Amino acid sequence: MYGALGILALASCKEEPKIMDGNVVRVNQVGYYPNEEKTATVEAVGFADEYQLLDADGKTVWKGIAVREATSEISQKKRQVVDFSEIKTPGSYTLVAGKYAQPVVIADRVLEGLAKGAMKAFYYQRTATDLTEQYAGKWTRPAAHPDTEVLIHGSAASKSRPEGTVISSPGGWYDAGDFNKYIVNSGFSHGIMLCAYQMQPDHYAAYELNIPESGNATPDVLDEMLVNLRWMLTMQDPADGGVYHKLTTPNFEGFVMPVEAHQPRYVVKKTTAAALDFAATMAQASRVYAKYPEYADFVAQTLPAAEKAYAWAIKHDNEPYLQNKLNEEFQPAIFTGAYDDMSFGDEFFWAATELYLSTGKETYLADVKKNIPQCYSLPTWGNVATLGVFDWINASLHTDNAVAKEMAAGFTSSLLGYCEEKIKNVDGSCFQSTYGNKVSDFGWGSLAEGCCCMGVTYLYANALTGNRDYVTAALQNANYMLGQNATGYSYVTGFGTRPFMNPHHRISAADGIEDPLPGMLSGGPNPGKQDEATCPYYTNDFADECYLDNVNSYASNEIAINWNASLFAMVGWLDALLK
Ligand code: 9MR
Ligand code: 9MR
Repeated sequence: MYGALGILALASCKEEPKIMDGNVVRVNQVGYYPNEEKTATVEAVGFADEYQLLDADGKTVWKGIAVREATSEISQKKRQVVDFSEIKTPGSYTLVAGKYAQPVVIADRVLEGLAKGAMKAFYYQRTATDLTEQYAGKWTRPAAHPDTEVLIHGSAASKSRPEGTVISSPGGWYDAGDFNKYIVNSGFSHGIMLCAYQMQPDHYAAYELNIPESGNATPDVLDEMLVNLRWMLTMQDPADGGVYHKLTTPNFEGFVMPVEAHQPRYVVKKTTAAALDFAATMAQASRVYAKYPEYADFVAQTLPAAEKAYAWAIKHDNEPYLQNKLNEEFQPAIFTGAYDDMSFGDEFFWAATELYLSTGKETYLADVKKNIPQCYSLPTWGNVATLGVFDWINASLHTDNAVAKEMAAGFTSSLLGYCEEKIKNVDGSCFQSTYGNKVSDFGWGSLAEGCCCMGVTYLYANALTGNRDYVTAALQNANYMLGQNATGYSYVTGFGTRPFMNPHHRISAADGIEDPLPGMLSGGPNPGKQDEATCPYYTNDFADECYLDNVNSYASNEIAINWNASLFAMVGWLDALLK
């Protein structure tokens, strides 16, 4: 009795109300693992000399001073870093900095929901499918873009399929905020997810996603990916094995629902990159899907398709996608995503790697050796060599393949060296993260290409060495992505206390539902500001703040399958290691 009155009295006389989510206390808004590092960043200094963590009853369970004051190399802003790792009891807490406060969660399996959400986002991107309430909740929408009548564009014409021929190329996922389907980006997306999957197969296979295939005998993750893999198979010209670069409308559609988007759809030009990314993906999938007899019909198609595409690429080893040039020659002109790439050594390396690992044929190994990457670089849609490196490492760790052991050994020191360089950044950092301290960490899609793919790299480093510091480093990148960063947003829709709300995503913008589709990673801060002409709201030039939670910001706030694939790879793998 007295106690309760005492608290009331204290609240009314002494304490000012706390400002919850004043966006001053920056934390991983999804939450922390009981036994892992836990830090927060307080935006600017001087809010408080002492910080407190309160439990759900308002009792102070921890107090302390900042472990450091750090100055951003990017903006020169000064911030404080708080470390409350010693609190290990699962629960809901509040971290208090003077008059500001921020909820904090500590829980086991705290990233599990996010990992599943990242994969479920692909279901929401499905074309040609009715999204029903049972699986889509409030985000139901009718099927659109059946793609059973797609035109051969002039750039893709061949003897057996002249310009204007109608082909069927149904299924698959929308690439991003737009409604087109691109082979290069699909290949990368499957590539990074299948790489990670092979490192933790039982773990990924156990995820239940509540998709139409849930309840069958095969893993939901593989079922969801199969939706897009089967579409990819339809993009191969059966006559010569070449693969169309993309299936697209001439112009981007407006911000309407898919059923309202009616431009004709074309397949355009066969390219070297499309053929090789296709070959790599199919060869890789052939191994993963072979474990389940239910996939036999798909598996039977994979290697013949992959070998045919690869043979086409050997004969056409320099067919880039040059959209402007094509537009001088062919009608209609095409203005959608280019995924243009001029150098194919990395695609040859990845495709030859996967074909060798799946067939054992020496000719592929010879091509691998001709295209060995010279240094470690983060994998992206335009630089896929590292996906090959990842699968050499996987084969070296999980099979007796002597070639793989030798190959993997050749890549280990540059991969570990890369990690060590990045990890050096943590100690003086504002956000207790290896990512996000340098201007060069930011660009179009950098939260995936930089933050998540760096995290995946650390997890390979951990697999190679057993060194637990690499897991911590990956988790630190996750913390950055989920709110302990320069804008204070959680960059995944639907996850965290302050998630971004306005992706450059046509369905989210047009569906009349306030919440965007959940589980999608934003491209994130991008000092390139390529959208500034139509979206003139950037407030400064600091690379880590060139971000707008604005539907028009395609350069900083779109979503895309390759980015979600990187998110899923990193977070799913962390969930596996920390359970
Ligand atoms: O909406 C398009 C987005 O999906 C693409 O990623 C982006 C870059 O290719 O382009 C967007 O479309 C914009 C176009 O490029 C320029 N005019 C404004 C369009 C957005 O409304
Ligand atoms: O992810 C792509 C990025 O690396 C490029 O710089 C950018 C401009 O070419 O395009 C991005 O990909 C977009 C694609 O072209 C169309 N669909 C949306 C993709 C994400 O913005």
